[in-house]
Amino acid sequence: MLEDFTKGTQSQDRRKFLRQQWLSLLVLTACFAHLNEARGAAEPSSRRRNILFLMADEFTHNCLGVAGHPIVKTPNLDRLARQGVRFTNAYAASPVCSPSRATLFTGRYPHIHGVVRNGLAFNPGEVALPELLKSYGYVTHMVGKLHLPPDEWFPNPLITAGGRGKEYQQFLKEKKPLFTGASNTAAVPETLINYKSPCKGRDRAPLRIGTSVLPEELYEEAWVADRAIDFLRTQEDSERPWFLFVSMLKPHSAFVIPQPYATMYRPGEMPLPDTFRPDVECFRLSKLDPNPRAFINDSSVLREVMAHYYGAITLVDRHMGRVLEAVEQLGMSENTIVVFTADHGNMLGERNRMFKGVMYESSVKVPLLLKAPGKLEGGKVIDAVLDNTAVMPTLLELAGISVPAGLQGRSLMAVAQGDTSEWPQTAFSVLRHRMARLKQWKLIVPDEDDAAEPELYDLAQDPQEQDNLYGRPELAQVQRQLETTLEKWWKQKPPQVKLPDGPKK
Ligand SMILES: [Ca+2]
Repeated sequence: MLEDFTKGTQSQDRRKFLRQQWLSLLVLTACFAHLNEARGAAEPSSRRRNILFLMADEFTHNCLGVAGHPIVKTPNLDRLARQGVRFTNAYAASPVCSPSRATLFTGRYPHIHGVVRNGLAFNPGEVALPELLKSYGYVTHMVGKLHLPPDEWFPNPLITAGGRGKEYQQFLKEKKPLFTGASNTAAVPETLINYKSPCKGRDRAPLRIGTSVLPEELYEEAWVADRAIDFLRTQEDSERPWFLFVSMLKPHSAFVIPQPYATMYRPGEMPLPDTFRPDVECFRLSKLDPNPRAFINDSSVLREVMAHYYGAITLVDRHMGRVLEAVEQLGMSENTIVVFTADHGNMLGERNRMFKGVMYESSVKVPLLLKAPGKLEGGKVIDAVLDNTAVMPTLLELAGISVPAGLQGRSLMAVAQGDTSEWPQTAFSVLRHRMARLKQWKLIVPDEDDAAEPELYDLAQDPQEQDNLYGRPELAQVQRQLETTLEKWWKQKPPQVKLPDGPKK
């Protein structure tokens, strides 16, 4: 055609033709640019963000290097905190495993979802986070400790806890055919300490502290991270978003951990808690909390426990770090929301008490880190008072999924971005006792069957909860306000949560 033109037309026609060609080219270029733009913009909405849920068990809220802990080293979680947002006043809706986990997965409190103690099932009709995400096209997977029936939320869950779980057992059998002990408690004999509480009561297993007979690469936390990384690799080219729940048992007891973690921290250098008294023979056992195993008054055993507990935290940090690194190496970081939390903490000798189950800070407060590129980032530290009913709605909002009616928690997005004007500054927890936190105040109300007195603390003045202010005339108004807040919360009757009709994109 160009040839025809040069031969048979005048120069004016030629210029006109060239101009037309040029314009066509411009239009075409603009069209292509627009198409590319549209494609780029469509990608994030057509493929929702992945969710990596990292969970530790019995991980005390302040045991992070980035939180200023004087001893424990957590370089990987510190990095996550610096990349995302760290919450310093997050509470578990119950200070034991199953009820707290059930709240993380429903956004509802234990007396509503029904898992009020370990080992109980949900009330009929409760909707859990993995189910909801599945209806929005997510591939869901879990590795580690669930402690929350039913397992069928995840298609092929790899459940472990304290060495249980058939896949992990099979792995151990193949790698270490002569090993016959329990992977969570088998210690090198000369390192083993068995501590039996001097308190009388039900005879419970002693505390076990020592160096594991297993090397790190065969220990449960390493296996959990390995299987999580296997799953991530299967998702590299997937069109669908994924939800991966990586749930490690440590730093939960037993305190038998592999090297180098078992001797990483020196027992002699562990500072005993201010509220620990070696001269106390036994604490007053509450009628509904007769757990003599939780009592400790031996300073040297407590120092051993602390050194091994911190070692277990660094072990968890190391293997969670490996999972985070895999997400990065697979190029998924920019499209992945990460949350790290725990189901509750550990008293670790405060008030001569181990473990959890009480409403004091080290038991009921949890670490909470959230990272979502472009939304929650930059290492912000947020001190708003909240509980873990807030985790599920926050993840849903970050994933672009509308939060269904019936969730009792609210999304943390506004608070994490610095707007606390609408935030109520409350947290609630329930086990045998009920707890309400409102701003700096904490009220603990015992169960009706318990003879214990209510407790009221001003955490701004008394962070170790030593001075019970309940009944002080000058604080009558504050006390009334907390009691009303607690009562109102306890009477909430949220509607049943419904799954969306039909699959959503
Ligand atoms: Ca737990």
